[in-house]
Amino acid sequence: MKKLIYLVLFKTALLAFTNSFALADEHTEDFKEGKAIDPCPIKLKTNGKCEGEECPYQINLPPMTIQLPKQFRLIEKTLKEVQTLKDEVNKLKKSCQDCKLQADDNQERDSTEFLAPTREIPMENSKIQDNRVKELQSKVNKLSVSLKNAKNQIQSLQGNVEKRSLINMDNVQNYVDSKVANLTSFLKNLDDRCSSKCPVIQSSPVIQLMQRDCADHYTAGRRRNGIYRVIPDPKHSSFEVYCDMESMGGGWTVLQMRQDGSINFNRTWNDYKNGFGNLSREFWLGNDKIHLLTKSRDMQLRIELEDFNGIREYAKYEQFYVANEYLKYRLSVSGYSGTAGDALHFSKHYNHDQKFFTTPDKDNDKYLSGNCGAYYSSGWWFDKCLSANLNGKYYHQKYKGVRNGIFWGTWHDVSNGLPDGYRQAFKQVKMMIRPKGFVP
Ligand SMILES: [Ca+2]
Repeated sequence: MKKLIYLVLFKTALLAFTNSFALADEHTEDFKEGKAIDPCPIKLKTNGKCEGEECPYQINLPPMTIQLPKQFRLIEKTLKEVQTLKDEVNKLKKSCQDCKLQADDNQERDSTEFLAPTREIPMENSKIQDNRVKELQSKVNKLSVSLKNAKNQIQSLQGNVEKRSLINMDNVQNYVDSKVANLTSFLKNLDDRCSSKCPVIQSSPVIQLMQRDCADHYTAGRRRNGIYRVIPDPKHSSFEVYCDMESMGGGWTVLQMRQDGSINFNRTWNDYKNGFGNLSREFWLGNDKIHLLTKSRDMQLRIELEDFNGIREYAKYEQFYVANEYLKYRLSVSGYSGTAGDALHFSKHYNHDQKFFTTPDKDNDKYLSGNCGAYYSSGWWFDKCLSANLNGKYYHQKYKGVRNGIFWGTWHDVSNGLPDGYRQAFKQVKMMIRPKGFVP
């Protein structure tokens, strides 16, 4: 179509062009011959100065009318048609775009319908659905209102409960206080009456329901040596101990016992912490237990020693306390009396008081170049290193070499040494504690 239009246009233009040239040719010929139509409408004259052969000229042409061929009417028509066609095309284009948009729209709607099939529900159904939705909405609204109410009620109840519990606690406290006051006055009355009329009852000591140590068991009437269960601190579990109920009035909780060398005392920190051995023969009660026992009451310590010559001595300390593991079971011991000598406070340089516990695997001693526990094969409150060590190796007789046996630095002839460089050995050692001021 387009090609055809252009072709027609081109042909018409070409025709017009050739005609106009033909006309011009005719005029030029007339001019050349000089005879043509008179007067000559075309005038040629010089204009301005000449420079050699070159002169400026001016030509005057008469007004010109060009006859266009009939075909030009066709061009006009064709152009109009083209314009009409153009408009048509534009319209079609636009409608096409609309179509496309519509199609897209439909596609979109289709996909939504896929997601929400309820759209295709017939009118009646959709009405029912609407009603149900409304119903549900109103229900939800009601529920949220009652939830809010419930929340408020809970809050006010909480407030009441708090007030009441406070009131109740006050009541309970008052009740307990008044009961305690009554009991106190009752006891006081009894005491007053007893002090004059019943001296036997007055002298009978209070019996503990929970035995903290062997002294409590003794007080409860148990007078035989043996293993008893104690609970020095209610916050910790109970454990068994060996009670000496006969020596020096009894009530002794035994911490350590050596008598036959059946138990190896070259042990780790953990072993010394938890205790080891056999309670009825040789053992270390355990640093945690010793701590609890010495923490629950002020304790005195009694150490009994016997060598293979049958010599028996003792050392007694009025204060004895072992700190907890965090403080490395630091020893506090003082107030010596006895016959064995105060080997725990031997000198300024050998003093076991306020020393930490050391084991072969944990060096807390004062000896910078090594571990006293490893060197002397035991756990003990080493200084740098020792003037006493009751956990040393059990030798069945005097021995030579490193002094790693049971040792008490103030024992007979120890400082002088035995003949031929022998070292003292001990047959029996015992460490035991009892509350300060305990009356058998
Ligand atoms: Ca050391």
